[in-house]
Amino acid sequence: MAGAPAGRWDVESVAAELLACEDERREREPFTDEWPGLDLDTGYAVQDLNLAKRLERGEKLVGVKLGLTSRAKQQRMGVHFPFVAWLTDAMVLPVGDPVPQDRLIHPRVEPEIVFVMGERLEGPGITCAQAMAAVESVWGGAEVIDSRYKDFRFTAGDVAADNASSGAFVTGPVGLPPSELDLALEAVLVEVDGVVTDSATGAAVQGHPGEALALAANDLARRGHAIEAGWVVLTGGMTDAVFAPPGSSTALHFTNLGSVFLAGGEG
Ligand code: OOG
Ligand code: MG
Repeated sequence: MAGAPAGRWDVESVAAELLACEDERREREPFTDEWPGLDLDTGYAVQDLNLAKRLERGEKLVGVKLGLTSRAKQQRMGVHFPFVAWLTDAMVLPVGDPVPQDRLIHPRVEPEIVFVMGERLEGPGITCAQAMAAVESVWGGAEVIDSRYKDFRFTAGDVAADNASSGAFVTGPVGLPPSELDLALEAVLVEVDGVVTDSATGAAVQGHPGEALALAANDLARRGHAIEAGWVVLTGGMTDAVFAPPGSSTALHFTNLGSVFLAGGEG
């Protein structure tokens, strides 16, 4: 693509371009190549504008996701702090469905600890213990991330604008009250085409996934939002993500939260 004339990009045009890339399954270079001023707060402004557009076109807000909460993810993506993005019902993948290749560009799968909220959680100043007290149930999950940027190359501003590479997510078969688990020690094995390629425990996520939930509540408070009762919270990839091309099969095996199977589907 020809370089854009300087000054072409602002919150509105970046938001429109990102939704168009998503709808057309088109990847692009990161905006910060041309607009270094796209910082994290500007990225959040883009994210919020596109949430409004998603809701306008009939999607429902169902929760939030955290990005880059584990060292494995931060190192791979080259962005060294966590951030928050929106989940709508259009991103819910029914259990047993394959990776929705027909609407994604270059899907990758990552294991996540997922919370369903029993109570509203409003920052600032939320601690891990307060956050966990608001959780109704804990699930294992698979997030199918899909960056609109070529080769997943981005800065913090780019990826916040891109709703943290949101694509789809599916939750596992077992939901437990948080009191029944030691989440720091809950492990996951990542199995790709029958071979275990990676593993981690919940401690990989900020020391405890409840810390990620607290972080989300405190970060959202800066943006004027709370985490609502009934919302789903994806606490962030515990390991690096794995590619999930057509024909692949990914399984995520959790200690107490069951296994999540994802077929790569057809191209
Ligand atoms: C950014 C999305 C990060 C996670 O769990 O860390 C994310 C990316 O890796 O493309 O969903
Ligand atoms: Mg994720």
